[in-house]
Amino acid sequence: WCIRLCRSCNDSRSNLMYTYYISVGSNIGNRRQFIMSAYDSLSIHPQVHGITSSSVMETEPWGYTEQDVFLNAVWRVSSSLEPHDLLDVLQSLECEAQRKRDIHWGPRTLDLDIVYALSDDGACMYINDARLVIPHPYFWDRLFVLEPLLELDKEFTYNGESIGDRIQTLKK
Ligand code: A4P
Ligand code: MG
Repeated sequence: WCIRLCRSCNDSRSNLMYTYYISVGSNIGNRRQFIMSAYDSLSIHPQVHGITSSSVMETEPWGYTEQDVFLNAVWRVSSSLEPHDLLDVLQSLECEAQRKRDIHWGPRTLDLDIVYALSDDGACMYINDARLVIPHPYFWDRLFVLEPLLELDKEFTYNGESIGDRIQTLKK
């Protein structure tokens, strides 16, 4: 029932290279293993040409605070996959992680969200449809995204605000 990882392998629609920032989270089971397995799988996808991870950080739950602590990271990915095709791949990886912990029930083992994307010319990509919203509507409000993102890109800005300033504001 998982979507095949190489669903888009033969897609030759374009040679464009996109840069994606992916928020990674896990708060159940062998959290680090789920994250590392997905990282390894994504890094060998034929249309993924580079992947860099922040460190993996333990974070307090945001939103629903009665759940277990998370491990979070952000990956920066260079890929020729179109955004919706990357989403298919990420959902197949989530699916694989859930399959490994089928005796458990509760919070997800792996959450992979595309939080931000740049097109080939370096421009921020905007998508808002039934399957995919980019930039992720809450990424700029979440320290568990911004702190690892800062590690990857100290110069990151969003709507004219630097990531360093944003983190300071959120911590006040
Ligand atoms: N979708 C739309 N846009 C996107 C996108 N940019 N990236 C759609 C990925 N998916 C996107 O996702 C539901 C649907 O969102 C998908 O089918 C896709 O088509 P989901 O992951 O199955 O559902 P969810 O978990 O309810 O939503 P989401 O947004 O992933 O959850 P949140 O809002 O991210 O909350 N606290 C800490 N410290 N660390 C965490 O990682 N995570 C959550 C989850 C809450 N608190 C947390 C953390
Ligand atoms: Mg998600």
